[in-house]
Amino acid sequence: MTKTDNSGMIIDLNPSLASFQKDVLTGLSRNPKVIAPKHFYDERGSRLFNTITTLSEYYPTRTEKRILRDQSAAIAAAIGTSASLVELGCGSEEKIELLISAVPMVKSYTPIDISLSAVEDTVSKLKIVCPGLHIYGLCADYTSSTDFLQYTASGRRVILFLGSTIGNFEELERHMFLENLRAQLSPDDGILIGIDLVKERAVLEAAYNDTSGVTAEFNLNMLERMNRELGAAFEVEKFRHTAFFNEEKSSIEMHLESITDQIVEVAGKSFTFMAGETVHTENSYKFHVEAFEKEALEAGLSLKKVWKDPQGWFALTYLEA
Ligand code: AVJ
Repeated sequence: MTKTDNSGMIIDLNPSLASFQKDVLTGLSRNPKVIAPKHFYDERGSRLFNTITTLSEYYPTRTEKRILRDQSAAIAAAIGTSASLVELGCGSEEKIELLISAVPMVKSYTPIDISLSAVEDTVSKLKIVCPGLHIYGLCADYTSSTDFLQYTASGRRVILFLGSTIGNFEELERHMFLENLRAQLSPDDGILIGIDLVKERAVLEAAYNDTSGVTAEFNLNMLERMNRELGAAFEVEKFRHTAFFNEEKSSIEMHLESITDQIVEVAGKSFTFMAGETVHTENSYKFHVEAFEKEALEAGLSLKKVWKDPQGWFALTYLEA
């Protein structure tokens, strides 16, 4: 099962192939139809997401980077010395570089991602910018494997979960995820979590409906990925991207909306789509810090520090068991 690449720096738990097909067949059989956002990230999806992070409408990445840059001393002090950093989801190597240059004596860095290409990319880029650092990657689905931390370095660990990726989880999933993390941590370990904050609807909706159409391409890539990997027969031009803020759920919802009535074969099964019917592909929750603190506490984690940007659009939170 476990395979190590030539350089010996990446462990591949090969998470995505069978589970992708199973999730798709289950999700498309449901009403309303749904596919989990973790399946966006094949090689093309990871690349498109990287492009999204550079768009003027997509404020989260640059805002989080600004917090990391402006408050690096305080963040580094919270992380402390001699930590092994474990990152869930490969963020940008720029964020990690910012952190690592501020934190004294980082012992090692382990990016964990469902996409092997994203892990490979992060490892090879970071090897260049931080040549002295002990880096090894792990390709795994941290949402379904509960014991992924056993593959990471021993000693004091700080888990990084940046970019508000935690916003992809529903409330109950967040609870179970945080509880599971806490169960794997020692008292002096820490977790740095980035959360996107509730703000004006127009700002939120623009970030997921960019005028250059990259987010639409990212969403529609889910159909193309099913065509490539599952032999599905989606005609991509018969679907359109939608994204809107569901205020009651405090979540941006992304959907793929069928433009006409159609029947599509996926892995030998037929699925009917009515005109206007959607596949729900993503939730991106927007948080209030106080509510997040309460959620964390319910999972046995206490919020030690919060850093925000001057507009209060994004927060970095530091938690301990
Ligand atoms: C990587 C989950 C944080 O929710 O903003 C970006 C993914 N989706 N544009 C987000 C995403 C559409 C992103 N996360």
